[in-house]
Amino acid sequence: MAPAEPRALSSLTHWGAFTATVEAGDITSVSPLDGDTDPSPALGNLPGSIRHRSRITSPAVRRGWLEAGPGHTDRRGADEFVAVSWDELTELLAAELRRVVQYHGNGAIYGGSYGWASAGRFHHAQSQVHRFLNCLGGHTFSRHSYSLGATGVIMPRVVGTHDDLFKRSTAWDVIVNHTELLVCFGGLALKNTGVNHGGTTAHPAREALHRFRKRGGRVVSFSPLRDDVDGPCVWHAPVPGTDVAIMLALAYVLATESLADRDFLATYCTGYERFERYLLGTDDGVPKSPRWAARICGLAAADLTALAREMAAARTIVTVSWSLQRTRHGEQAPWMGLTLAAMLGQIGLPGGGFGHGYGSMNEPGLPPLRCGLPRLPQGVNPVSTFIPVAAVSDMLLHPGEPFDYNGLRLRYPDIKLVYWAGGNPFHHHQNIPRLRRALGRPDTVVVHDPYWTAMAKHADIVVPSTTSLEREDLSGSRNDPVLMAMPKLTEPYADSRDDYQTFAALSRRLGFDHQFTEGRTARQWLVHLYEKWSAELDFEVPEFDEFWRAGQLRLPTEDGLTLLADFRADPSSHRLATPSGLIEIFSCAIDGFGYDDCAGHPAWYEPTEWLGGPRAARYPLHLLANQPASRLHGQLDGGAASQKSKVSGREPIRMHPSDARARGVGNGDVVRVFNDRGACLAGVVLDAGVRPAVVQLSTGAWFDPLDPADPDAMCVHGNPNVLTDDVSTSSLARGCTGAHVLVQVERFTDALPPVRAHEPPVIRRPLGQNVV
Ligand SMILES: Nc1nc2c(c(=O)[nH]1)N[C@H]1C(S)=C(S)[C@@H](COP(=O)(O)OP(=O)(O)OC[C@H]3O[C@@H](n4cnc5c(=O)[nH]c(N)nc54)[C@H](O)[C@@H]3O)O[C@H]1N2
Ligand SMILES: Nc1nc2c(c(=O)[nH]1)N[C@H]1C(S)=C(S)[C@@H](COP(=O)(O)OP(=O)(O)OC[C@H]3O[C@@H](n4cnc5c(=O)[nH]c(N)nc54)[C@H](O)[C@@H]3O)O[C@H]1N2
Ligand SMILES: [Mo]
Repeated sequence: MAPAEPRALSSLTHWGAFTATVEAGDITSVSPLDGDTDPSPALGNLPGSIRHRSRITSPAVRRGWLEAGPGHTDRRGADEFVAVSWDELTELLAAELRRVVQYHGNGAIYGGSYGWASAGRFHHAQSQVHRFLNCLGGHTFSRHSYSLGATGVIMPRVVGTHDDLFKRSTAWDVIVNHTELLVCFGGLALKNTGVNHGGTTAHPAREALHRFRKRGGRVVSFSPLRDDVDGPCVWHAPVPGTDVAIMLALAYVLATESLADRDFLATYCTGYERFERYLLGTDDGVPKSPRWAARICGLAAADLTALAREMAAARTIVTVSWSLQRTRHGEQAPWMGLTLAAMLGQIGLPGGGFGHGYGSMNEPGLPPLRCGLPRLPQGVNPVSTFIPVAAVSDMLLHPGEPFDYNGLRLRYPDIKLVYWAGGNPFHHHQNIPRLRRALGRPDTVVVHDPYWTAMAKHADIVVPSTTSLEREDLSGSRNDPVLMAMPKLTEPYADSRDDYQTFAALSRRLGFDHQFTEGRTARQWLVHLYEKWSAELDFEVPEFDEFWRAGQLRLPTEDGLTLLADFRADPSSHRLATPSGLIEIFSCAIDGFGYDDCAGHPAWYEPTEWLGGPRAARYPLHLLANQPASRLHGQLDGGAASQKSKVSGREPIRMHPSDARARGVGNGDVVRVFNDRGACLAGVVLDAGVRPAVVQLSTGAWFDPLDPADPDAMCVHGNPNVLTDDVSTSSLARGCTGAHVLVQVERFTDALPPVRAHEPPVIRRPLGQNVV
């Protein structure tokens, strides 16, 4: 039994560290950790989250699967579940894994298991499932992320890294003290800096911007949303998806007004001349001038010309938010942003150059640790088959078909079993009607989650996990200076278990538990990981017990960094990991792939989903499916902070008053948002700070089909991924393109259907007794 006494304990989530009051097995209140001056509002989702009605209370198996066996997928997503014991679950799951491996091989298991899961180095669900599947003999895996699908491929090719663009980004302190002009493509959305992968103990961005402005620093924001920058800025609201055209126009002014730094381009870059032919229109007869760009982006040519001159005259950082690459041809924006910064010649100078993701995550601008972090070894995957992460529906729908990726010609494997722990494809993947059809293909879908997400409801075998609040762990994030002990706040809810315990039991059943557990309990693993890590450090840290008692350990950081300063100081001893060792404005490798959707230099390509294209005649509003301010993705959507943001129980959609008026829609109305892929309901919030013809509907409302048996059912709750196109950035990266989609909006006049997203499915005991 959980102690009824209130207790105060500190721990951490991806969105911040906190002290919680715990009573009767749940959190009753939270306060941010001392020293966090700008805590994330998402902390408000924690109270009540442990015993929330959407928790999975016991192992469960889909009735159709239990009765008819693997492959009987017709009712998947609409079926009842049967509660089973842990022993039965272990037996069933072990037998099914054995069957798939025996008849189809390990490559028939898809174990990419993309998703954020929770903070904590040991119980990190994706690390656990990968370690387990590697012990089993391997699995088809996924590469890159939904966050940075395009960046993860293009930037290593043109600047030799993508990780270091964030980890070793120019520090906020350097920006505060040296930068004069921050030109932000995609704004600097402080709502996003609440979050950091692995957790975070401080949020300095807001205060840094305040100090920056006090010193005279100016912010120019290109974004369809005014509030993507908090506080004073010059706001340009372009047609969404046209940033590359804008950057080209700025580059054009630099090139034609002798403002480009030719020395920098000659010393540190390769291929500028090839690019300049494109820029000036030497070969195609189309100069990428401000007048040319103005017709595409809807901004005034004179403003672009004036800004380019200002940028050349000031210490300037060009920063590109991650959202700009989560769209068709997403490779181009970060590549072109880098090219523009290179033309300014300030890369590697304090307060000048390039940034990627200020305002996308807490990490950019924070000093990196001078050391590594404790880490659970995942072993080796004997299977070499992989997919780019956002190709999951393509893979399930097109087994055996070839596809291009980053210069390779690959083939989709034939997947029989999908294994997910710590992620939610119904949150992260595009075109949910297509995803639901794709998930109808494999024989078996296994999901571990603490909550009945739509993905859990579409599984055959459902494994109830603990949350990070119900187990011991230690934190660790590469740009956060504090390692935190994460004590168990309360006992595991109902019949839930740590993923580690589930995999340990399965390993035992499958005969490799010694390899998986190495004979350690979870607590022994924490001690082991901590000790292994501390033995490799070149400074002293306390013994584990002392660290655990103290609850926090401050680690040394590398302060005052400027991105690529080393390279600027000495390009021969700090060669970039590109073929030329230099910044590749023209990449011979990419050019050699011959892709028609990604040339050898950055270029403007017309998007498919944009207001300037033919599709806009039918769907005249550009929907931005950005990150939610009130939560992390779909996590704790049932919590108070997330629920407070809803309108009539639906996810809020922001729109300009003129667009609402034209549709007879007012503040607080429920609307149907639709296109030819799907539809959802959402609750209207009017905001003149949204560009006309743009609407904004964040991701994260749990998918809630009006009729679960209909793959094309409308989502009554407001998940934008019923609308987004499941198409990749290009043949190069095949990244996620979910940030942008064209839609139409109309008043919803039918009776409002109830939101059932957070209700568990019907669960029966084997005797037929309905327990819901
Ligand atoms: N349209 C559109 N779609 C997008 C985006 C967009 O901009 N537009 N953004 C994309 C981006 S950048 C991302 S990163 C993805 C995010 O997509 P995901 O990372 O898949 O989303 P989350 O809701 O964080 O899913 C994590 C799941 O892990 C579960 N979990 C938490 N702790 C544990 C645990 O200990 N064990 C287990 N087994 N499970 C646990 C949570 O309950 C939750 O269901 O979404 C992408 N999707
Ligand atoms: N509160 C909160 N913070 C988060 C997350 C969360 O779920 N909740 N998720 C985290 C994760 S996993 C990631 S990857 C990052 C993602 O970081 P981003 O991808 O940068 O975040 P978004 O909120 O999708 O987009 C930021 C802003 O870019 C603007 N924008 C979109 N398209 C365009 C465009 O075409 N042109 C211009 N100029 N602007 C555009 C939008 O107005 C949007 O508000 O956020 C992280 N931070
Ligand atoms: Mo992300």
